[in-house]
Amino acid sequence: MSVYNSNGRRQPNRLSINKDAQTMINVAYDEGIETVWDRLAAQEPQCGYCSLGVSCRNCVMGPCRIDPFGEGPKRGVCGADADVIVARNLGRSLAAGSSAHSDHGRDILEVFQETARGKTTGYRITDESKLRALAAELGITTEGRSTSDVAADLADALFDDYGSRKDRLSFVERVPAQRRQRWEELGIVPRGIDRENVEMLHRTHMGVDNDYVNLLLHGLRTSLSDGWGGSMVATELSDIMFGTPAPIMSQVNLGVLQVDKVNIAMHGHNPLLSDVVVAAAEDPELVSLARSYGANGINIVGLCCTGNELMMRRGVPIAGNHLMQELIMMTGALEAMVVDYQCIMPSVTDVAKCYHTKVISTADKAKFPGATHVSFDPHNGSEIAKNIVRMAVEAFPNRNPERVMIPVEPVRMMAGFSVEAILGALGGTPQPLVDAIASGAIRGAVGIVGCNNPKIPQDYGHVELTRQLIENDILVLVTGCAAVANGKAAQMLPESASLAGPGLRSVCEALSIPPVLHMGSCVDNSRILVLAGALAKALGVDVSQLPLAGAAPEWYSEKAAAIGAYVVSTGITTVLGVQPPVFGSPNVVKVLTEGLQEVVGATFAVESDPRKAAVIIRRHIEAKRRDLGIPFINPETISMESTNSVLAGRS
Ligand code: BF8
Ligand code: SF4
Repeated sequence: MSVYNSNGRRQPNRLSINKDAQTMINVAYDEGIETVWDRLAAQEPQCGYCSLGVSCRNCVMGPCRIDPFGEGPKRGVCGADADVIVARNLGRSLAAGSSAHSDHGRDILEVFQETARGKTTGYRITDESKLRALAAELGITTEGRSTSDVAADLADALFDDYGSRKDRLSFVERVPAQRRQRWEELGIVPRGIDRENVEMLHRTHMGVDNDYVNLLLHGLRTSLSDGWGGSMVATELSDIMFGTPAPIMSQVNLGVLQVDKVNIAMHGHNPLLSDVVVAAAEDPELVSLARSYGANGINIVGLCCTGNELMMRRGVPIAGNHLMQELIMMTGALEAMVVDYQCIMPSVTDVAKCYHTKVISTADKAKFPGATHVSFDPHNGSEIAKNIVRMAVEAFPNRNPERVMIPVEPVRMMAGFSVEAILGALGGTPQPLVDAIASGAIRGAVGIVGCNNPKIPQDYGHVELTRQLIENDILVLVTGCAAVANGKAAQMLPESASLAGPGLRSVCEALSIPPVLHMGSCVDNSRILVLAGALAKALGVDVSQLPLAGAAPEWYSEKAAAIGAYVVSTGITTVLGVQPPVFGSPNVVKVLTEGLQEVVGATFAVESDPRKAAVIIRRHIEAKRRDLGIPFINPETISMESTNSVLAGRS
């Protein structure tokens, strides 16, 4: 079959593995609506210098570029070589990604503080026991004190973590001692969240840090200020305000849109607004307004990480991941897309113009020309949420029923595996998981995280890597857009245990859990860090000794780069499915793929074929098992040919 269809465009089944996306890509072709895949094609061939990371525009003596292969320049105007330029560019990306997560965490912290002071509407302390436990962990007196006093002190303590007056972040205490000591020896203990990010911007100015190894080390420190800092603040406080997730059933894909209802998609990352909008959609006055327009109610669905936040706490269905944000409007059934920030393509307002969909932006720091802006203010959270829902309801009469096409039935999925929920399922301690790993029933665990990227058929990397790992008895933990991909592929149901190898299958069946656990949004990768830390402490070893790995098969964003860097810095080797722009410096590549092993006990690998990535990961896990002295398979014998051996002969 040709890669191209009769319009000369790429076949939809080359762009996504999912029927909902394929159907909508055909609609886009038929209606002449531009999508992310068209724009990628228009950009090709993409700049080779930028792809290798050897272009620099950090000052106006430039822009400069290094010719890594030919006779062209080997230094920028200032004298920077490929190593410095690549390391600086990577450092700035890590700072941008860390800043995004951490600023999201700060926004939640601000609303948490105002809620503690009783100055918000629509917010409250939902998980008081988590509040008190966290406060006690940070050394705050809780005995005999009111909830609001404890919360106010906790807010102050966490604000201090953003500043410059500490020599280590509060959550560094959660890190196993051996790991903390390594960080101390390397000088990469994260001190202040904002501090590490600002210092990275400083160091990457012309003429500051001209030692690529020193720059890379600060990149690790910057990313640690995200994983064990800003992201962890976001996760912990979201749990306290909106509830700590527990296993919950929901649904996924474009089929969660309902033809007879007002459909509102919550898109972005921050649960602050989306959570109150879900409450507003149940307001009797707004529901009857919807009925007066002929709709049978109001249906809230999620997209991307805001969708994950809503699903794992409220069971709100999720319509899709990153590459669905344009396509969802082509169903003709979306009244409003409400956005906060991060990963929202500027193009959504262009697609919306072709339909009746209203795009409503809500964050003053993230405006979208063509959208209606409703400034979010937590002091009036409930009222603002109701206004937003009313705008969506009032768009319903503009819907053209002839253009409505909801292409698939939804797939069921289970979400909500916070660390608390996982430990709860295990009877309160990590010991049963440790035992299952030690016996070999479970070989190890892999966090599969990150995005969609139009350079890879949508969801193929996530779904195929997951399939290979669970078939080989490796427990998979997912967050972000990866989790949505696995959900669509029906890998996240208790009955999906039948897709796993015999050992993992028996554990999942005994606990009634899927072999792929939804741990939340991208900031919730902090949950994976906490779980890894708890496992290491239970075994009395460093995280880097555990049979764990990370993978980001379809990553695109600077946030995902930061996640990869803090996961590796924590001691977990990570396989990337898309090449990062570092290959113009063989020295930087050597540090990232080999040198880090000596300093943090983990490295990066790059492999775009998920089946080969699975082999790399299985070998890594078995080598860790061997070093721990628990039953192992000789890593040398694991090859592409041996793949699926566990299931050989299965129908
Ligand atoms: O923060 S996985 S595409 S939506 S960056 Fe973005 Fe990537 Fe999705 Fe969530 Ni994370
Ligand atoms: Fe060129 Fe150096 Fe300026 Fe970068 S910092 S643009 S390499 S002169």
